[in-house]
Amino acid sequence: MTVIKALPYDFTCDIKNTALVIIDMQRDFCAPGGFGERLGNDITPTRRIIPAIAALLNLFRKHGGMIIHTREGHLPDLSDCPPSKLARSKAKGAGIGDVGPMGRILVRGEFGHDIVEELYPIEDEWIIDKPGKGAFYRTDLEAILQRNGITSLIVTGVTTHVCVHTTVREANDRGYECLVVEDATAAYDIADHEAAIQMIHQQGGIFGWTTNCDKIIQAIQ
Ligand code: TIU
Repeated sequence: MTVIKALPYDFTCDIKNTALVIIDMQRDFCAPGGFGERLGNDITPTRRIIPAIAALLNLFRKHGGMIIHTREGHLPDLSDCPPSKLARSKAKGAGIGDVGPMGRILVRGEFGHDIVEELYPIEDEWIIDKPGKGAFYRTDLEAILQRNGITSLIVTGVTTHVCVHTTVREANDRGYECLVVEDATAAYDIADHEAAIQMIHQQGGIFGWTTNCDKIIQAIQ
């Protein structure tokens, strides 16, 4: 068993039953001209975590742990995008489906929808395309985890208070033990990130545990 120093107390897992989950590290959230920036955000925080996620990715690749990448996005005809989500996405300017410098925003198959080069999936890694904020909603994620005997998730990616949080809440309700990596997750606004991290580990770990990258590397190596 691997014991990782964490809040509110040590996180214990067996790497064989643990998946590294990398949420939505797509150009649309992490590159200039993408959805995140179009919403009026500074993308510096979402780019800054790329090296920390890359370190965890390499660790899992080396030790043979399961790796899951997710991407938020929609079919080209936007039939899987609720009208309300579509309307709100456009409230700040360019929205879902509109043409931007990296193709149509948050549309599957477009350059901006895909994962940043530094973290690009390789063979045998899972890619979950999801229409919502949570990675369980309208995806095969739960079936994939069950089939592979996964009981614990180490969660990274963006944004901490939106897609990371929704996924962790969905996972927690399904009985998965979630460890959220503070320096491998980010929100555009640091206050949102800090609040979201505290919400995970408060009340005795109401949604799970939090830690940082170095503690995971120390425990697994
Ligand atoms: N806008 C924002 O903070 N996030 C999203 O729209 N999606 C994800 O968090 N991936």
